[in-house]
Amino acid sequence: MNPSIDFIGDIHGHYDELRLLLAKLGYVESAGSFRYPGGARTVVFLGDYIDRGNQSREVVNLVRAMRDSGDAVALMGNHEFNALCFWQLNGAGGSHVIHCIRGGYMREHSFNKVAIHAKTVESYKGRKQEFEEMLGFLRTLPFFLETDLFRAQHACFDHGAARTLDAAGIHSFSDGDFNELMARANDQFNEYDASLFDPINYFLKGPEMDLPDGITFRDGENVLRKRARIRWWIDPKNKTLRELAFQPGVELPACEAPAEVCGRDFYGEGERPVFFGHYWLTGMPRLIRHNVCCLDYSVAGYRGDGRLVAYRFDGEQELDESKFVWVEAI
Ligand SMILES: [Mn+2]
Repeated sequence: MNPSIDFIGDIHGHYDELRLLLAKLGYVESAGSFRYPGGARTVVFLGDYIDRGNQSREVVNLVRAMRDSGDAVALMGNHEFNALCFWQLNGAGGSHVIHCIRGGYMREHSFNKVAIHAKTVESYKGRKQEFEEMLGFLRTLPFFLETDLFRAQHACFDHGAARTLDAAGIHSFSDGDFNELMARANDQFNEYDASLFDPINYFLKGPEMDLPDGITFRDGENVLRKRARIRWWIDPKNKTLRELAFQPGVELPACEAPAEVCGRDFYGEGERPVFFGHYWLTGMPRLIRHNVCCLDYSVAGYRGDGRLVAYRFDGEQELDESKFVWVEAI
């Protein structure tokens, strides 16, 4: 793969900002798609194209057009996975039934989950056929991308998860029987052999830890949480809960981190650069570390002060803060 790559973080239905960002990066619009002159650069989209903003359909169509013409690679985000699960009947096509999931679908049609997904459905109003085709496109999105120069995924890169999926030959939901792969991806408690819940969830949502008894926090949507996301690029040994948790805007106590995560694998300082989105950062784009680059700056955040952010990569193994390119949320 050409090492001249522009990584783009979470878009969430913000089509106008996406077009502005592509133009700012030097991509030129033609026939419903964008291409860098001479095809000299490629985009890697880091997932979460849909939900929250008003133009999920337009974003998907542009991402898909660029993917189809070879001008982009589009990875899967947790929102794309959730959309597939929302419409997937548990046991569809004679696949294994996952008993820990209540309700007929792989995602409960609860008030909160319907509210999140409704934005996307609304953008396809009067276009049911196109909606079905969109779901077909989502099935083809890979969980991660790895070359000699970099790694990229929506949330977390985990070596064990990557090798498990490589060994199984499964890099998207189109690498086998779709119904069976969806069952395996949702088999959280290993009801059957060959669960893919952990590897797929590492890439799409990242690792989390249970908080010690009595410790909770409220997330950006005011939901009470008893688990926290983990900084998966630091050695968890001898770290406090505060140091290890990755919940921007939340300060957890500086007590001991739960024992079960203290020995977990982590993304080392000597590894190739890794690019991801998912974590709702705010403020000005900055590197987390010379080889760790999160590009989600909350373009769909409710405060309206987010950014859609790209990193302009040319193969360097030490990333450079001057290579962020962004547009403000409109
Ligand atoms: Mn996400």
